[in-house]
Amino acid sequence: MAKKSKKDLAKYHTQSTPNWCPGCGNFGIWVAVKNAIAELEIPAHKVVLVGDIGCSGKLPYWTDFNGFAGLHGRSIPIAEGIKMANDDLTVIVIAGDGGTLSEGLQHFIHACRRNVNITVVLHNNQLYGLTKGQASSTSEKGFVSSMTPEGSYETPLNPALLAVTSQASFVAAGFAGNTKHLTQMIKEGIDHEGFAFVDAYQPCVTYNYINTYEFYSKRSYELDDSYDPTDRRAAMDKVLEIDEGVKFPLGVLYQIKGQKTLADNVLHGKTSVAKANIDKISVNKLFGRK
Ligand SMILES: Cc1ncc(C[n+]2csc(CCOP(=O)(O)OP(=O)(O)O)c2C)c(N)n1
Ligand code: SF4
Repeated sequence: MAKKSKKDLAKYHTQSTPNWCPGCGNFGIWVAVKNAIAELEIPAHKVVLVGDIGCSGKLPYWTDFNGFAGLHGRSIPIAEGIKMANDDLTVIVIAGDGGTLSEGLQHFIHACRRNVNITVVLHNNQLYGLTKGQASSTSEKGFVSSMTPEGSYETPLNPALLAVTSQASFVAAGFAGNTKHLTQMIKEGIDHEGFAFVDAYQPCVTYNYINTYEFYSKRSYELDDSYDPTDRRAAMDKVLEIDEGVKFPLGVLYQIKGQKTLADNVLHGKTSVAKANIDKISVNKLFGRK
């Protein structure tokens, strides 16, 4: 596909500028989300970005797509509802590791196994950014914050491993400092028929002194064609590298195609709610009443 010109991409921008801290990794993800949608040529009115709460969750404010500001940890079920109501829409969740892997952890796991056709972009800055850098479920052991003055003693969750073991049908990782690659991951996630999870490593330049741009630049590497993302066991091994904290594979870590989505299972090929002719639906009949 031909590269989009700056003029093409401009139609997805708003006049306002994000108020993230200068240098925040959210900027790279913001660019990648917009570029992915532009390169896939999805009309802006057919896109819904569902923001969680946090620095990351504000991303939809600074795009020209439809947006929904969810509650902390609840953006995934909102996105599921939007997709089930109107499957013509491309629905993307924009959320932090705090909301997704603490407050909303159960939603994340069930969305994976339900295979709802949405894309979740995890802004993984390994802390709670908006509330001033407290340790989250993905913080490194020993991470000192206002809530963990002696250093976090909990073992961090591995989001990609959690997604693979929770039966997600698409799992990828990207880095906010490599927008070209991250754009490709988000494009592939959107194109995937089913639940797509993109773990985006996002330096928080204000509170995270461990997982910096330099940290990821030194430790991350792009998967090449010799890696087979359809092999689940190989994917498990690959994502376990992340646990060691010294290697961060970037790319499509796991993908299985052809699985039934939530809409396939629930709507049985029938139309989604937005397209249903509700004039002809008898509520009495639905409830088995005469
Ligand atoms: C249920 C609930 N718990 C706590 C809060 C307070 N709160 C607002 S933003 C935030 C931190 C968000 O962290 P994260 O989800 O990781 O996103 P980030 O700011 O790092 O992008 C918290 C704890 C809230 N709004 N709702
Ligand atoms: S606090 Fe961290 S995550 Fe939030 S805008 Fe600033 S650098 Fe970004």
